[in-house]
Amino acid sequence: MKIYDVPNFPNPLRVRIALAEKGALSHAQFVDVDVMNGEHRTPDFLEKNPTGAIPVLELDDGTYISECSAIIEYIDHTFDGPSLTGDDPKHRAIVTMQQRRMESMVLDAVAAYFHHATDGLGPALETNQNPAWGEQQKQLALKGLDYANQVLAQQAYIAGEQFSVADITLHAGLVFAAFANIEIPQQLTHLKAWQDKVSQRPSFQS
Ligand SMILES: N[C@@H](CCC(=O)N[C@@H](CS)C(=O)NCC(=O)O)C(=O)O
Repeated sequence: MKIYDVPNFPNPLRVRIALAEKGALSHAQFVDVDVMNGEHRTPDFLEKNPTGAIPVLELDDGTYISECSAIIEYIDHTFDGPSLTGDDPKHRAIVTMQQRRMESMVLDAVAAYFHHATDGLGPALETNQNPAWGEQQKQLALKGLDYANQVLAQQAYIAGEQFSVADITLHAGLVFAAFANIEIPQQLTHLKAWQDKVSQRPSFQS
């Protein structure tokens, strides 16, 4: 399998952590996409992913899969190791719900702030900015962090007592928030403790 991405960008990070959790990093061939020069907006790349976003997974039969949640679902069911997406119908539903919440309430909100209310990726790429909307999204992200803190006061991980893809999404949201200079409020102690704990996982360090 090939993965088109940019190392260290927040969404590609999600897929790399999932592969590392499954001990499967060596099964992927990574192909660098020159995002800063707009390669992800060329007709050739848009054929792989019409939204023009990375990462994209290419299977050996030529199928392209985009959206991190879909890519990670494929990885989870393809490789051995503890489940990242839930073991039974109820657990799967809760993981999907929390994963989506961490996406919309944290990661995507931080991304919208970064792209709309800061210089983002620079003037050549940020051609449609709406700073007021970006600032609103920052407030949404702060509410999302507060929600995550409340959840983590009650349980070890975002979707229960087991590490899951929802934790990977929240971690990517925090990485992106730090990059965009959004500070985690001091009082969110459960979130900070969770961050310290998950950062120790070998997959997060690899
Ligand atoms: N919902 C998408 C988000 C992907 C995404 O936004 N990727 C960013 C990199 S972290 C990107 O391609 N940005 C290019 C741009 O903003 O022009 C997913 O889950 O894969």
